[in-house]
Amino acid sequence: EYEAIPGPPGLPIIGNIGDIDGDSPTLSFLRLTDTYGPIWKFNIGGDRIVIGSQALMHEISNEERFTKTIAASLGEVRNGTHDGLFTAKGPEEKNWGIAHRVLLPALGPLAIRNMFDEMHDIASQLVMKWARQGPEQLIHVTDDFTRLTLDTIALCAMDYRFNSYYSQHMHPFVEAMSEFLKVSGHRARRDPITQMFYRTETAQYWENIALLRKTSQEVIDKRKQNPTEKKDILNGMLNGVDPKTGEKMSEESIIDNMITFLIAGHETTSGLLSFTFYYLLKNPSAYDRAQSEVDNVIGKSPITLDHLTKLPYLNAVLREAIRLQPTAPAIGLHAKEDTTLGGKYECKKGVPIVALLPKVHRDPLVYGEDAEEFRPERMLDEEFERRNTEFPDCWKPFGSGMRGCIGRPFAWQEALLVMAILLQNFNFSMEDPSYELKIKQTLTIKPKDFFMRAHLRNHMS
Ligand code: MNH
Repeated sequence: EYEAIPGPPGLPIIGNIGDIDGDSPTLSFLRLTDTYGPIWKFNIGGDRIVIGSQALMHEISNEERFTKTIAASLGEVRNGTHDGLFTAKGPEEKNWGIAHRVLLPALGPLAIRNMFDEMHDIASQLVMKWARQGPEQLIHVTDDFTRLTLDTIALCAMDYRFNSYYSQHMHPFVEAMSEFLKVSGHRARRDPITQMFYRTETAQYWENIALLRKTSQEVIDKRKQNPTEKKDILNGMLNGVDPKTGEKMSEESIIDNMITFLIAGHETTSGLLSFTFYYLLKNPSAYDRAQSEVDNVIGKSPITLDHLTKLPYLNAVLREAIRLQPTAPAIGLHAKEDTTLGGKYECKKGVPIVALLPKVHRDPLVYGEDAEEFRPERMLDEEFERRNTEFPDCWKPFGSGMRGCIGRPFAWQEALLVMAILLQNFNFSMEDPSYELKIKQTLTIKPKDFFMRAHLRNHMS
């Protein structure tokens, strides 16, 4: 009675390994979706279903029927962050609930406003760096935005300064984190027998995890010895009491979540800023409108929190950039019970479903003929809200429901502030105007080999 879900044929034993590029699975998924349509399946050590339309996204966003799945890379990242928010299985793990309820206010809109000065501090350092370098210096856009987002989350989350801007080599903690993430990705794609041959890598992997945990422990110890009134995320975790259980977060859970914030909180925002500048430079009229908004609303004065609430066009630009390039490009879910998908396909309990956000976000039934184009106007509040009501779950860059992104207000404030302060101070140009967007994938996606130049605007004098 069920219709068969289409998909690449594959081979016995190895299944579809040959169809998926291990280094950038998302790009392979996108190509295969072009071939097989908005729902298809493949097999690598078990069946997996891929979906890429608003209707199917809406269906699997129903939390009564579907829930987050910890598979592949996320399963490996769990080696370092255990039942921290991002890698927890769900409410059945008690620490998830405690951390979720303690951290919702600690990362909520109100708390984030208190972090404005620290965000501004790091953003100003980037302005200084680019101003000093001058327009002759090629800016490796994603590298400098990654320095910015890492330094910002570390300062706001645990009052720690990586001082990344002026060093070629990243801080040992950062080095350990990126190695840990990279190897987590590799491990996810190996079978257990093959994995046994990677002795040295495995030893290094666990050493990196140990270093991440030790550094986090030191930060906690230091704070406990020198308590402050600061309303930062660390104090939120140390002092917060879960209203439901009356419990505080355990020290282990604080460490898990501290590492989680640094992992979940930097690459995604860095990618968002990078794609935003790519699209602005490719679309001069959008660029001009964004810069005019900054000039009209903020002018030459220092940026304040209040300004950030008055930048509708910049908001729309960010929404549109992350629509086309959702920097966390895939979300993994599974059905809680055997069920049906799209009214006619069988979906077994527990089978991983990959929701492919770049496809969901370009669904022509929702976004029309120009779905592939960068057009921020469609993301201005009124149209944005009307569309989200008519087509629920058509824009889900932060996931949704109880496992949705807890760092969304943080990321948005940071991205808005940085975009505003940069447009206020510089005119940008693309190093190579014929640059065609290429994507680099790790856990997240970013533009590859994208360079620009920053020319200081002289209106400041
Ligand atoms: Mn974030 C979950 C995208 C910034 C911390 N984040 C998610 C999910 C998406 C996501 C999608 C859901 C993942 C899944 O279902 O497997 N996050 C983003 C994007 C940005 C982002 C696109 C920036 C742009 N995230 C941040 C920042 C932080 C953060 C900044 C921390 C300050 N995110 C998290 C945490 C979770 C999460 C923690 C897991 C929440 C949970 O499951 O309880």
